[in-house]
Amino acid sequence: MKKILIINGPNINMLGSREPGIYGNATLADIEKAISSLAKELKVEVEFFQSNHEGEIVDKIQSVKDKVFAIVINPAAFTHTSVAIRDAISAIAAPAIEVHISNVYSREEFRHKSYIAGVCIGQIAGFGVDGYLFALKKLASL
Ligand code: CA2
Repeated sequence: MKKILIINGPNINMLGSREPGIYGNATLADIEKAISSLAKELKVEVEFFQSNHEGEIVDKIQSVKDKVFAIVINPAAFTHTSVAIRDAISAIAAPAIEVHISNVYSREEFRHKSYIAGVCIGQIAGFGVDGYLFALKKLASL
């Protein structure tokens, strides 16, 4: 069975508690539940990983080299800063899709730059939890 790793970056574990106008009401647990339910339908295996630490995300990506079929990643704030996460994705063969809950392009200028998107097969922003589901569906179909 194809295994797809879902990575969420810093503060995504706090979703649902503040800024519902930007991120909606869903918590990380709600997002993972929706992903698990779709994964079952698509007959793919999913693994979840969330970290507030850049190096831990790099370590995780390195550790799944040749072990996962694909990656869905919401790098959160590291999207706009992390050459290290970009290089880690670059170094593995598995295709990745970058997901953002909010439309980063309608927000502050510093959120318009992604260090990650260029090493992904695509980017989805602005569609809330549905973005993760679309990314999973796309990767499962490859
Ligand atoms: O829209 C997204 O998914 C983001 O990746 C979310 C990040 C943000 O830094 C990116 O620019 C876009 C922030 C994640 C969570 O932030 C929270 C803020 C307040 C309360 C709870 C979570």
